[in-house]
Amino acid sequence: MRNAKEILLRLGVKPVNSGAYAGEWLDTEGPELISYNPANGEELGRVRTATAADYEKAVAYAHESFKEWRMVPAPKRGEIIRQLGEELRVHKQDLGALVTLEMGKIIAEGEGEVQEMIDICDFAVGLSRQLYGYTMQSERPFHRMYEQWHPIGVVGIITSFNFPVAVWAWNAAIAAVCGDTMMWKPSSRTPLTAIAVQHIVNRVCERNGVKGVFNLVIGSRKEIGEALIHDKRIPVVSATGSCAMGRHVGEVVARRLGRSILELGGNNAIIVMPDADLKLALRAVLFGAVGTAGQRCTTTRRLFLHEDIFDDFTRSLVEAYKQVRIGDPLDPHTLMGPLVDQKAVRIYLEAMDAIREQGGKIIYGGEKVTEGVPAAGAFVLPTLVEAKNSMPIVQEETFAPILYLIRFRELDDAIRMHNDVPQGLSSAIFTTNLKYAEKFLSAMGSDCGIANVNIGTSGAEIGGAFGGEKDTGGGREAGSDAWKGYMRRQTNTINWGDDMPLAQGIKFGD
Ligand code: UN1
Repeated sequence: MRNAKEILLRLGVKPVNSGAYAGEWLDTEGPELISYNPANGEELGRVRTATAADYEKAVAYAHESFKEWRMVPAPKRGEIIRQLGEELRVHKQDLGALVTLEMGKIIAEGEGEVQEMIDICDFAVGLSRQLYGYTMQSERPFHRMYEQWHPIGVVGIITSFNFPVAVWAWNAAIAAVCGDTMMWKPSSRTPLTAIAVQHIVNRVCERNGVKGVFNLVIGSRKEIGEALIHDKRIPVVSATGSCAMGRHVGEVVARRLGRSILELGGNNAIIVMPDADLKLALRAVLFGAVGTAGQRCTTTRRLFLHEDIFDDFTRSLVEAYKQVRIGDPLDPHTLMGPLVDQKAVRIYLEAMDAIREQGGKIIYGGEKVTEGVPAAGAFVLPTLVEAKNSMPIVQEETFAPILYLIRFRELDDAIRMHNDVPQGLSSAIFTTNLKYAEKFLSAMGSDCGIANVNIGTSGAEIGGAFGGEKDTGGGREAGSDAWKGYMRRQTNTINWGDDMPLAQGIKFGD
């Protein structure tokens, strides 16, 4: 059941795989990419990456396929996504386990990610019978005015290793019902997961005689990523990753006046007021800071503790951190798996040096885990640091389980520090005081795209629009009206009268 080879086999992933799909698996000849299990360093499989020529073939195909797909009625497109949701239900355990094998998140979270795919499919099916436009009141007699939403074209989807399947699904399910075709460039650290997803979606498409909607190109950022973001045939690029990556994508896409949907780094914080239900707060902080080994963009990275509870809460947190079981992410008792690779471990250790240099105090953790885990595994201790918000390292997003504890006295000060970072993704306050909660959610409160009360910063539902402000990039994906980012809006005015009145009452030549 949990044997890597069997899981891969069941998902159609071979020892060596083609890295590009566009109606068929292309005969790719790019450099071989090896996927390793971060929990033990073992090789999981290989992928022959796509070359520039493969990319060209795939994008031309996606572009051509759009002409047909855009004319399929949206509810019929929704039916494909309904079936995709069903297929994902069948493969939830295997695909979840593959996510775990390839990027190291614990199995509950691997399966949770597949559930997130299923949820967005369900959402998109309903959406396929909506995609509403407004009807407006015309100022002219015998005129009707309304707007409608049309498919926009080929959507480029660039995903990160940390949510290798859910974030694709947020984009793909919505783009598909919107009538777009797509080009997916997954992270080079999770190529097998992408191939498995492509096999699942292919089965649904084949059953329905649908071709060319979902295309895949696995390759380097330099070759494939650059080609994709520069490509005028791709009107929308949705990219998830670091702020540095997103700044580059945003610039390149803007230069050709394309549209980008950017979901970049976060530096998410929880404020805990003295009146809070502290048991709830503790659980939320633990999941937010330790979950996914601190590798969510919604991970809790800063914790503002009121001075009255600082010492007690910190003590409870240290106790809770000591109980965190670190190890094999496929073991259901494990709470924290490895980081994604040894490079991530290096970045974590460098952050520890920076913390010490900048005057931070490491209260718990700060080291690589070597005992009781495979030597080649990328395991680290979750870490608690007493810090100041202004420290350069605190201002940065380090993709690792490091939580900075910051003391405050007045809520206004906490909110000011909370907002005083470059990023603006997710945020939370724990309080039972209505006034504090409402202040935090108000225009003078959190400046993030997501702001919660008595809920942590991570683990958002798909029904809301997901994304954030400032260096987080401003994009919105998943629920609410995020679908509008994947369509073009057209305003239509129809004159059904016998005269030709002009707007603004202009008289012209009569
Ligand atoms: C991400 O880390 O890129 O809100 C996405 C959450 C998840 C999605 C995270 N539903 O934590």
